[in-house]
Amino acid sequence: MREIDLRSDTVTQPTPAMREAMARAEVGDDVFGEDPTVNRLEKIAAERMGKEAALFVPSGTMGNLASILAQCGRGDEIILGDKAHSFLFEAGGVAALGGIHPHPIPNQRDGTLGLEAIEEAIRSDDPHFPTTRLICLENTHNRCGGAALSIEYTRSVGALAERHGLRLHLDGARIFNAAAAHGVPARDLAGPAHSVTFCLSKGLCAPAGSLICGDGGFVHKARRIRKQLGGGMRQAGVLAAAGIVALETMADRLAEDHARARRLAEGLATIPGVALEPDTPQTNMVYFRLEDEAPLDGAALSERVRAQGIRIKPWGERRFRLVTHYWVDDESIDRALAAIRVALIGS
Ligand code: TLP
Repeated sequence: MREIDLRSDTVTQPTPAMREAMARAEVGDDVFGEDPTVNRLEKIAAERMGKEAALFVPSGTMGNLASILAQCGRGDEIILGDKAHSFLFEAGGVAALGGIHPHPIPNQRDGTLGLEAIEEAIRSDDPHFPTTRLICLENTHNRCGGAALSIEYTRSVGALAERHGLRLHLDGARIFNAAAAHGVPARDLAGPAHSVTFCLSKGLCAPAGSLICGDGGFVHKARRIRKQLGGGMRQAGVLAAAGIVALETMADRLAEDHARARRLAEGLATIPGVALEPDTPQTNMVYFRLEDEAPLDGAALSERVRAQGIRIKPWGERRFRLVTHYWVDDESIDRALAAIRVALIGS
């Protein structure tokens, strides 16, 4: 029985075309700047984001960390959402390694930060305060239901940053999902940001790697920081080769995952005991809760469906996030729905 894994799009396996490209990749020492495949990937990534330059890093976490370290010093402050991945799930790296002070403000349900709330969070020039240096946005927003921030909103934050002389970083781990949701090129969503991170290893299916993109000076600094963090990889072209296939063949198919997430949500809505979160799904993530009357809690439900070859993971005691991706086809959705229905109501 083929296992269907809905825990995240990070679980995606490389496609046969990626494995083929990895086997054939021309490689060199990337710390010397001599890996032709990494250099090609960085060039393509910069073009896709409409930026001058790009840098290949092992993970999204390192991408965000190196981007922030390249733009902030010790005692500087960054404004970010209280549900931002870089605030919640990156092991406090900016504080631990950079002496940078995170200033979380509420994420609204649609993943945005209120413009007034951002303005209010910006520090005045007073020796008591840390120095505000950078604003972080996340698109799509993972904890806010996979919400896709619009170009207009991102531009308004860009303009606000400009007015206050601040930098704007975009955690665009899933920026191609946001682009598919809005039907716009990813570069337009990245446009207002000084730095953007995007991941190859989520919906794009590559085995590892993220890119950080921005102007030449920023990327030059980030390259040194990547080395400090131990992220200089030598013959990384084997990974970059999969990344090139990912950008060329996977970025434009993500609307299929969004359509399957909608089908999954429609099916879940018919199962007693399941309460979909409002507006779900927005992209490839379906968020729901088990109602109090449901006979199982999150751990028990995931255990039951695991026996049917379906992997789901509770985020909290009764809350779930199910994520669609390339390896989840229509039949997988039917099988997942059937397994959840049987576990909860027995038929
Ligand atoms: N997100 C993972 C988990 O860490 C929660 C997931 O399963 O969704 N930014 C965003 C918005 C992310 O969702 C993630 C990973 C990252 C950054 C970090 O990427 P990696 O895992 O490559 O370090």
